[in-house]
Amino acid sequence: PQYDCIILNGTVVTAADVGCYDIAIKDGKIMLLAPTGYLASAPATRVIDAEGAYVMPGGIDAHVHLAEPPLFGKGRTADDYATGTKSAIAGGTTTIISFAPQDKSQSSLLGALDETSIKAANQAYCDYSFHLLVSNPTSQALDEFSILRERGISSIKIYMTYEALQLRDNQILDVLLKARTEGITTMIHAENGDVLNWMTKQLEDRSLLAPKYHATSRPQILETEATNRAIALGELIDTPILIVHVSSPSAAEVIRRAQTKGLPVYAETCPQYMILTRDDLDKPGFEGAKCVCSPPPREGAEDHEGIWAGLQNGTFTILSSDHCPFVFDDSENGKKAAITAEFPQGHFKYIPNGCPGVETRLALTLSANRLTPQKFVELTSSNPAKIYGLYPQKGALIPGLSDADLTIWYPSSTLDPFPIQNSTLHHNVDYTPYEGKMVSQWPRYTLIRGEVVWDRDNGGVVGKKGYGQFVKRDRSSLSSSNSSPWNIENF
Ligand code: DUC
Ligand code: ZN
Ligand code: ZN
Ligand code: ZN
Repeated sequence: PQYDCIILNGTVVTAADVGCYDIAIKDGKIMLLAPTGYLASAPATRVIDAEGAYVMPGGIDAHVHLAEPPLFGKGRTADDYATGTKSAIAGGTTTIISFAPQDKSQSSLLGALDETSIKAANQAYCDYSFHLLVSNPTSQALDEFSILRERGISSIKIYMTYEALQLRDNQILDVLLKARTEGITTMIHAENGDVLNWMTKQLEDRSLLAPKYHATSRPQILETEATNRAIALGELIDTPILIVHVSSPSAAEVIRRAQTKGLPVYAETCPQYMILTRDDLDKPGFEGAKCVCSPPPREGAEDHEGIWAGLQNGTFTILSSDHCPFVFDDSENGKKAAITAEFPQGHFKYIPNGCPGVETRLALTLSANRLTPQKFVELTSSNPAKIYGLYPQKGALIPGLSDADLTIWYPSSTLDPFPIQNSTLHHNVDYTPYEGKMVSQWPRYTLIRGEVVWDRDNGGVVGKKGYGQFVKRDRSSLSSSNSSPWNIENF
């Protein structure tokens, strides 16, 4: 047969193993994996020689904020579906899962899903899906979980903080019980909102308002407490939960204990918690606002080590970016919206929470050289696909089943370490928190459904806006509750 594309001589890495294989692609799917040399003279429209390079399933970033209204402070996210997904493919990510936010004034979820679907339609450079962000779990909204499933949405996110989003414990239980019935995975932002507001008031009373006090207002204990409470609520209902953007080794410890007990508790972390510290918030003027995200970067190297340990030992199931982009130099919708007439030096509580990172996630993590290549693929591609119901269409290289979504790295001998520079990134943000950080890896090619969409040495972004498709998701293949129905009489 004539193949659409063959990739020769590469070192193919999946979550399961590493080996030297040639890969054949036809009609957007992986058709064949064969020992190196086997496809050397096969007829193909395109041939990529990957000698000496890693070839991996494309990155899946399951935590990306695009085109969202102000939810975490004053600004709106700077990237729309076009710029955010362009940035994704330039960094080796082939599928993102972003959020469809329900506004607290809405009693339904379907409006949010439709509005977000319209924002994404014909805009994306990579494939995508949505998590429904549930901020108002009315009985109507809960009843709509079954419609979400029909429409290919199998996960939701809830918050334990932020006035516009925070659910009370009884509301969380309502959500978890319905999620259990419908086979939905619940992502939880675990920070104690009441403690955080109290801490903020203490700082305000002392006029401590600089960006660095964002970190002071959200100490680890408030993340650890909420994580513990989320796990308890999940255990009561016996349903899978995933704690997102875990920043604290102490929260990771609580999660590990729950996992050891056999509870279906999963966790995510992000590069900022392996790389940034609270000192990055402590810069002259308002600069520190660039690294304000929630939870905040922690104290130092020991915390980073704790997060790496959790990645290596399986406490963390996935590694996402939490790309939540706000322009710095914009007094209406950016970080500088926190500078007002009342607070001419800025007030940390108005700084929109989030950092850009969809493009740098894979390169920063692989360059750190702390994970085996297989573990890297597991955390950044295969596990996100499994837990969010995309596997094995995504996150795998199974002939006949998997989409030909691939990230091909440079041969290790050909790329010299170089500093990350915002001027070379593709997001719509005027800074990166990683400016000047050295990386030794960057994707040479990104392929989505067999098409080269990123060719770093020959055109850069060569994919087209609108090529990315909405992907329907099934229930998680990684997590499930007990098979018996939840019954209060069993307590
Ligand atoms: N939570 C997120 O998931 N992203 C940005 C801010 C936040 O609090
Ligand atoms: Zn080889
Ligand atoms: Zn969050
Ligand atoms: Zn987020």
